Amino acid sequence: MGKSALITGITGQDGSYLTELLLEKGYTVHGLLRRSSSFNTARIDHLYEDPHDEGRSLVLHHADLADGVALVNLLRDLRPDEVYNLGAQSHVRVSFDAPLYTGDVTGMGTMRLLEAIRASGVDTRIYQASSSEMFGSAPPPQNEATGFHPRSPYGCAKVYGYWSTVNYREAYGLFAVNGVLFNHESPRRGETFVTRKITRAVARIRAGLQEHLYLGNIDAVRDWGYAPEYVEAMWRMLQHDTPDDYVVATGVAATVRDFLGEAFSAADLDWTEHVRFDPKYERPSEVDALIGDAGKAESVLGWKPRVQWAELARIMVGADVASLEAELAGATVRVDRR
Ligand code: NDP
Ligand code: GDR
Repeated sequence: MGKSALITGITGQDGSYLTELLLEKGYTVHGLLRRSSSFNTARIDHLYEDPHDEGRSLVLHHADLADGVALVNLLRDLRPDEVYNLGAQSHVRVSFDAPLYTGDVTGMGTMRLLEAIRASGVDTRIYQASSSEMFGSAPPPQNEATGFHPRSPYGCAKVYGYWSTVNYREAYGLFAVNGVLFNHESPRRGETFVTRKITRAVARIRAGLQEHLYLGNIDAVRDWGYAPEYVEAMWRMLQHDTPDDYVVATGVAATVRDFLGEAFSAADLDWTEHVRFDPKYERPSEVDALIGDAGKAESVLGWKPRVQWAELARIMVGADVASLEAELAGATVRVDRR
């Protein structure tokens, strides 16, 4: 029998890539789905299996990180070999508008899941999606020994989740690991994170559907990697002999301005003609520079990034251009039929 895993945040960017990876490896994957008034499964629809099919390998369960009892019930019933806690209110700017909600889901949600594992007595390994945002204003390069100085309610909530995970490892001997992942992007990245916001705008400007793109601080420095490679690192952490915490990053720095240049030039456009500043997108306190040192992940887990930010920008522009062209072609077909 293959292994089984429970993924919170299965409908997000990372959840969708991790599901693909685990299904390829023969896992049965259980996903936690939160109730929404509109469909929220677009990123995993291509993996969907009819609930009436016996022996299916992807199963979704309605629950929420805010509902501790639902988590205990799920853990007790499923008894998964591995749990990946990817669910979160993951938007840094939004966390300033919804600080308590972010603390509850992103911080306390982690504790609820850890406690659900303990309370249900399940023998499972757990991966916690920790973040480079925890480093905040600590100067780069950041690694496992760098102290945390978070700069947002989101960062604070992730610090709570990080230490809760370490504490359950130390207190109860749980196989619990933190992956401290730096920014990672893909064509499936949420549309309001800066890279995807840029690459979608490039496609729309190129098609003549939009003229301007409004952004906040374009001098921020980030270390952008490719999401499908990062979910492989998560899996490797849970296969290792001992539980530990790892930074996952490319080690290569770029500003939002650099990313803009690359993305617009991929479509033969000049970003300076289209980008406008809007203070609405600035944060009350900003994280100026995140550049990771993933030496430990490479030496212990054998994990190494391949795609760096410039290639990533081109992959994302290519995908957004192709999907917009398909959408426009579909719209034409629909109009023609009427
Ligand atoms: P996304 O924002 O794409 O996905 C977040 C997921 O969490 C979605 O499935 C969302 O569901 C789910 N979720 C939100 N609220 C709840 C809730 N109350 N209960 C249960 N599930 C909930 O994030 P990513 O895939 O980019 O990131 C995955 C994880 O990794 C997150 O925890 C994020 O904070 C962390 N992280 C991400 C990094 C990155 O660069 N991408 C870097 C470092 C850490 P729905 O689809 O319904 O909204
Ligand atoms: P980040 O990603 O905050 O690093 O968190 P985001 O893409 O939101 O911002 C990156 C940088 O770009 C600047 N910026 C803008 N950001 C957004 N979203 N929209 C804008 O218009 C804009 N203009 C400039 C930001 O100020 C920032 O400096 C992401 C999330 O995935 C977290 O969940 C994760 O933990 C961290 O990455 C690592």
